[in-house]
Amino acid sequence: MIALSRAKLFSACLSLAVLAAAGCGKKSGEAAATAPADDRRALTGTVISLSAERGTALVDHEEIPGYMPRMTMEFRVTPGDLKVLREGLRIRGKMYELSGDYYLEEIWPVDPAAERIVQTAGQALRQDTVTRGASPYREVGEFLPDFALYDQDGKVVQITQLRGRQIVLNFIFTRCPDAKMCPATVMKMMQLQAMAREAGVADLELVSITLDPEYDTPGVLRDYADSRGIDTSNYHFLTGPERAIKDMLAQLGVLVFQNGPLLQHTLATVLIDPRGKIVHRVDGSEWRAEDFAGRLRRAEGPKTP
Ligand SMILES: [Cu+2]
Repeated sequence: MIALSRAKLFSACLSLAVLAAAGCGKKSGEAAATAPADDRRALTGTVISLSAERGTALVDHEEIPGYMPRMTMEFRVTPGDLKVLREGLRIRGKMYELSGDYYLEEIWPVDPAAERIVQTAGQALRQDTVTRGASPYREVGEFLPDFALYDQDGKVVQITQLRGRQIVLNFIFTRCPDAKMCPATVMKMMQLQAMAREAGVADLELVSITLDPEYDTPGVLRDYADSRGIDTSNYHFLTGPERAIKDMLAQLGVLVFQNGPLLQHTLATVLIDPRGKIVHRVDGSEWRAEDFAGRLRRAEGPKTP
């Protein structure tokens, strides 16, 4: 198990060397120079069975050219991935071997029907972003563009499915090391969730889209939510194709830029009304849950006695 955490740490550091978070302002502080070369190998396969006790997935994987023939083998996976995976699911991921154990990470579901939805929505979003020209940014009063991404359970969420509900949306990433940025924002989203519940607002959906989709797979988002005790019944952590996320960032006026090894980003939180219109926006990390809670409309449906 020590080997596991060390391997995890190394692979995290390795990615941090490329993407260490800032803006989010600080360096990770990890000695990325000591990380080994990336010897992970891309793999595609089908989940045969899962073992929660062992923390493993048995996968029938295709040939890995020059490394391994097609075979069924057991991989260690994170608790989050264990929840995302299910028997019969096609997946792609990256495997590596350490001290005789095999590990699988960067796991994505490969479901043709789901991929078609995400791709089609991504193409429409791309077209829309291009059509909007040099400044695709949508102001308060405009509609949120349509998009489809994967949530923390690996399921597709189309924003059109949430029409008719009030949405509070922003962007975060799980490796953000600056407590005042993404971690604080997620905490405020949780506060907002609790406030809305207390106020009897039953149609609130919270959405945090990752701005680091390469690292933030559905399983990583699941682990992130679980480690914070987040109720994901109406809080969706979304990830998916980088292109689609970049288009969403552009349309919502959130900047992400690489500063040497650091990933820096701005922050914006928007409220979307049930028709899909952006009705409120606060830039920066200083937004308040109370402010958004106070703007939520209560359902005017028939009251139950
Ligand atoms: Cu951040």
